[in-house]
Amino acid sequence: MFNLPTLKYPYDALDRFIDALTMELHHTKHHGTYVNNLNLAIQDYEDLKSKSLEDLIGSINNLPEEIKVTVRNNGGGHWNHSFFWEILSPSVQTPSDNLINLLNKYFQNFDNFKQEFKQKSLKLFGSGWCWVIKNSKGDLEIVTTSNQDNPLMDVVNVNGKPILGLDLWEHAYYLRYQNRRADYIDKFWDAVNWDRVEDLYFN
Ligand code: MN3
Repeated sequence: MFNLPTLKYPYDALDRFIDALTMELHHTKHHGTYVNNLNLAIQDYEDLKSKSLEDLIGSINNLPEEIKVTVRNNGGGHWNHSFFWEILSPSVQTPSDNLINLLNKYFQNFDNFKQEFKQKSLKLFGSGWCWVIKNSKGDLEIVTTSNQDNPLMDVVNVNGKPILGLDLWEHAYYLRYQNRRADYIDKFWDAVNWDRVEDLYFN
């Protein structure tokens, strides 16, 4: 069975990006609900309870029909949020030369990278996520997924290993930014844990 992870920083630690109330509701209520619903969905399936989260969401097509949608939405929600908390940093970080060189290789320069990420995030209609993934060739790509889908799932067509991700659901930003998704994206860069992003690419 799955548990809600404890955050490694207090709810007000990211205030330059997002307010403490949003963080608390997002973690305890939204993420908490995904965990509860995922556990409820698999509780009667002994063979599924021993699987890792990655195994579950990586083979949604093989799940019993009656729980496919629930595991896709709530297993995805659990994975995405657990990932998101880890790539945020309570202290302001700048990307290392190593990481900048990598981003330059695929996006010309850091500003271009941020621009492409923003454009794709703004183009996503409704709720979902924007990701930077390392694809099967080792190349970086910026992709979006709807709802709680992610690039690890067998039911999406943009597969790869996420090294960065941004929650684009209104619940992630509405209290402070209301309809201004663009402002939320701009502030995100002040809160990224670039050490973690680099680690995810190289390890
Ligand atoms: Mn969320």
